[in-house]
Amino acid sequence: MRIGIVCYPTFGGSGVVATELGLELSKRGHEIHFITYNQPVRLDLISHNVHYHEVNVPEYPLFHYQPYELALSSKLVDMVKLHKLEILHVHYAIPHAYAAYMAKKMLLEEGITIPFVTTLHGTDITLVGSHPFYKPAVTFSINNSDAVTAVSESLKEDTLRLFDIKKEIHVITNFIDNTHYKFAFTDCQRGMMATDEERIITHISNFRPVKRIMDIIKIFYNVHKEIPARLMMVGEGPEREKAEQLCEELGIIDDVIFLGRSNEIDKILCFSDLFLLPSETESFGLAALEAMASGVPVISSNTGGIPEVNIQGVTGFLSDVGNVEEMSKNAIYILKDNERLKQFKKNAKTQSLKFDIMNIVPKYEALYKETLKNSKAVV
Ligand code: GMT
Repeated sequence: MRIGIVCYPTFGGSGVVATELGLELSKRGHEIHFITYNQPVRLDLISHNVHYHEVNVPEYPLFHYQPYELALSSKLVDMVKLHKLEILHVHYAIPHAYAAYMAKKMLLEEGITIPFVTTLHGTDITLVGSHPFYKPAVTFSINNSDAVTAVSESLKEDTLRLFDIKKEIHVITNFIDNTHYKFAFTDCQRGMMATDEERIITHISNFRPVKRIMDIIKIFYNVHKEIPARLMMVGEGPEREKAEQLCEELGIIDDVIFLGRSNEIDKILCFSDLFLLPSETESFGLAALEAMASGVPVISSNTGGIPEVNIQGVTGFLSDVGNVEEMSKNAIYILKDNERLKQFKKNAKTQSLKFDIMNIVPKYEALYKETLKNSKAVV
């Protein structure tokens, strides 16, 4: 199939999922065209059947806001015609499904039929979509997609609860390419980050308020009082400065390392002993799954799709949002005992195998085929 993929090209999980999906589909013989405003961060391989087309938004002083959806829908029209794309897969309802719908209508005027699949990742539903201002656009985009998927059962339920949805929502969970996460990384270079006695705790995100970055610092502070430990903070975002300030106030700044954005996530996870994800909400928690694939247990909140990934008392522990005390106790419980830590690590790795890319990508392939068949039947 010739497939166009639209995503946010940034460090967020949705961009990672879209990129990994496209790359795997290309290995399976499909021709993949990424269409977005920047080259996706994990797209380091452009080959004969992986292409990247940049969406440029011309700056017109007349426009107070430059219209990205307009530029994207025009680009989609051009790319569908030029590369004879058969189906579009857009990640996020707004603005991507919105733009895909417009492209579809424009192409129809020229006698070209292009169905599009929309994958919901969370933020558009739980945070942005539920804002009344965007609700009509999100509802319309979902109901007018040819097929819709959500990355967890929880996100499907949220979508059905918050919007008037007339379309079936298929749950196709996020996935992980386990070959990227070898259990025994040969060149872990743990010694560069901590001494043998210290435990390494890690958090990876875009440091948005929804990630509850201050809870992470407080949990680490509690753990650090009992166990020699270091905290790796990976990512960039609006809460970073406040987090650094809190570390300073609590006197733990020397043991907290802010690594910024990194392309070496697998290396960092390789030497980690525990992952923290106390988010306010999380449609899936891909970062937790990535940690588990590296054999890292997870202390998380019990919201959204996280309980579908992190299993209570097996791969880590889950607590109510904001329950820093309980999260700290559970972290200490896992980290205090070598044998227990080993068992949690093993369980985390085993659980991650359920989400292996080889089990999930065929579900998307099947959905594309069915969607194409249905759209041909309609014409
Ligand atoms: O969590 C973020 O801030 C980034 C956001 C994104 O757009 O990548 O993540 C969302 O999609 C990921 C991939 O499906 C999920 O793993 C994250 O849980 C989800 N984030 C939220 O629901 C807050």
